[in-house]
Amino acid sequence: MDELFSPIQVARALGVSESSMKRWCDRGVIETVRTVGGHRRLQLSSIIRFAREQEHPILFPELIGMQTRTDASGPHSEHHEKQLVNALMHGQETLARQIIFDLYLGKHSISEICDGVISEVFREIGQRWECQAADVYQERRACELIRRILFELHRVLPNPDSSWTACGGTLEGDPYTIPTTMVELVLRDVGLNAASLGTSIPFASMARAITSMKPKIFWICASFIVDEDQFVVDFQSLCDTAQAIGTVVIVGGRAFHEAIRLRLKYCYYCDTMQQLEQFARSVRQLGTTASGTTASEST
Ligand code: B12
Repeated sequence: MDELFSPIQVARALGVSESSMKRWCDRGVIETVRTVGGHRRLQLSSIIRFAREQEHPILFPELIGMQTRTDASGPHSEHHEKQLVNALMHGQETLARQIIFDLYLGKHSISEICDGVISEVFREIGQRWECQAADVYQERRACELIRRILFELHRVLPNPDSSWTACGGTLEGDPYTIPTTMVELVLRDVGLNAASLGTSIPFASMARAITSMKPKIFWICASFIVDEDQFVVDFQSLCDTAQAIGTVVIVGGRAFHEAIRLRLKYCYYCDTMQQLEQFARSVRQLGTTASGTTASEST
């Protein structure tokens, strides 16, 4: 993703004159780096950010190494989901990447893409697996592909605010990698310096991570809970550790159902990445407290 392009290459891809392009470079409208010899160069991530922010179409994406546009830049629809399911099922990584990037260029937020497209696509892949219309290797490969694409989206985001850290991961015994990768990306999009710790982390280790890293936000992705009674006890103890440090703990995921929420004394939870985005924005705005946010608080 970090390939460098000259202003003339980018000008051709965007369908503008070279002089306009150079002017935008010099005015800082598009982020530009200089070679040792002083020549202007543009990273693909800067070009994508510029096109999205300025709503400037990339007329000839193939000139900057992107695939020909799909029709995913308009409002997203079931059609895009079908296209993405097929691309992932058949291991067509370039096409899958292009669909996601086109949605992003079409001004869909990362959280919308996660909730409205990727989660739905995996629901479909899960159904196909269940009725044996998808092989195990196709499901596993789809997970690998989507994570690679989510990592690539990272690189088009501006540098995060290093004083706002966030970390988190999945519970011990929970192998689901996509949700924690998404949370990391959504929080990065809000400007937090978020880093996923990965999957299957024992509570004791989560507590040590909070104590040593002192993040503003710690997330727990709960797609699978091994023992719900033990979860309730351990979760409460983790929240006590976090509260003493001033860390907000946020939890979400398919296994975090209504009945278990009701058993927790105090916690913040979100059902979707869009709610998480709003929650993180308000945490940032308010400085430290998380009151008045869209995340639901169970007390
Ligand atoms: C991929 C997958 C796997 C892979 C995961 C690999 C990997 N690298 O991640 C593996 C192989 C591990 C797997 C294993 C199993 N799986 Co599975 N799996 C799936 C599948 C297809 C996709 C899951 C996924 O990642 N989705 C993408 C995520 C991002 O979407 P999401 O979970 O809906 O999350 C959204 C929200 O919940 C929320 N959210 C989630 N987490 C968080 C966290 C925070 C902090 C916040 C704010 C929000 C949030 O935001 C997300 C985006 O909107 C689902 C199908 C489905 N419906 O999702 C089945 C599915 C979950 N699996 C299922 C089953 C049965 C199993 C197995 C039991 C199979 C087996 N016999 O071994 C095991 C159990 C493993 C375990 N210990 O839980 C069933 C579960 C049925 C049920 N009633 O619970 C499903 C629904 C498939 C099906 N249709 O039958 N699975």
